[in-house]
Amino acid sequence: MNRFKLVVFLVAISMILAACGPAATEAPAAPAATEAPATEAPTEAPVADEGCAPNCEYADLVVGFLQTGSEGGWRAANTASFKETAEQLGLTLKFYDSQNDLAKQVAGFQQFIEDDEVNVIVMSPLEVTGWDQVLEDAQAAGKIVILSDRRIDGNEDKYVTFIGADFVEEGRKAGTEMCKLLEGSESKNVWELQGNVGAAPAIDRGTGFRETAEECGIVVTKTQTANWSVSEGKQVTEAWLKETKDVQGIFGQNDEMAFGAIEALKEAGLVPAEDVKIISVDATAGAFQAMLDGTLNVTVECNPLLAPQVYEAALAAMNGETLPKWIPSEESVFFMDDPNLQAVADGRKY
Ligand code: GYE
Repeated sequence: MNRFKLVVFLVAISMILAACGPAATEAPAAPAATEAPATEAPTEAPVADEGCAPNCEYADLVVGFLQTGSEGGWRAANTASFKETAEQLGLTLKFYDSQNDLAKQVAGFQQFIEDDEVNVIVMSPLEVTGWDQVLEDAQAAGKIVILSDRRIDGNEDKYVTFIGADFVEEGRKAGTEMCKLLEGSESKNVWELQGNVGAAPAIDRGTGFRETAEECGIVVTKTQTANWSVSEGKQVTEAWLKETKDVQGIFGQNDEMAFGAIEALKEAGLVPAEDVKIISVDATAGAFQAMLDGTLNVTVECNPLLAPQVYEAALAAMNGETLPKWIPSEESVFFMDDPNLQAVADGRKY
């Protein structure tokens, strides 16, 4: 082999070794965002190896993940699932915190489209609309797109699959349980604390709740967004209680908003879970503690530990496999009156 060919060979070998790459890392903050810098110093992620199909492995995966933000216990467990599972599988994760700001999430999406290292973009969309252009750009750039946690309107041809819960069914379960709790009650006035406007879980849980609750004569007399938070859940409930105390049930579309309502009820001299029945969604550790404290009647589970399914789908898509448009997560319902509640709570991961 002459001298020139030897140099080319050595350079090629060094590039191949560099491309095999390290385990999961975090993306540097997007220039447009004002987010906190990545906690781990980003190390050089491998250049996406497009030629690995149909034998790609997790080490070939460079996932750009657009998280909504850090709005509560469910989200913290979801983020942990993505970071821990990336480490376990040895794939490269570029994590972007959208800080619950749609414009930032769209900017982060564009950043991942332009990042040649990223071969799969995963998104937990803050709202169901606003994605047409970036999804078109991603398709043109040959990026695989997967939806995690929340669905979007339309664009089914622009993403390979959606992995997440059936929020309408979660709402139906909550309505069914509220009917049981209010059985025999003369009045069945229920207040609803909704998630952020435009979010799939906020829209769909409301739809499902009304489907079953109205079958037993429940009337949703007040509904308003409290943006998934304890503080806003408390503020909204306080304001409603100043208008009237004629309420028999409160449906919090997540645990945090229900916790805020519980605080407001106590301060107004009402006994939560007795004077006013309380149902929430997520089944986080806080909800189990509230049920053990006797202040929350029911929580409907929404599984945040989605990363294993998402990464499995991403690898399958990289290897050219066709996936179902929706891979729903399995979920249950938990009750304050369950005699084994402490044991169930002790066995939970989040
Ligand atoms: O219910 C809520 C979080 O998208 C299912 O978002 C998730 C929801 C969850 O803020 O706690």
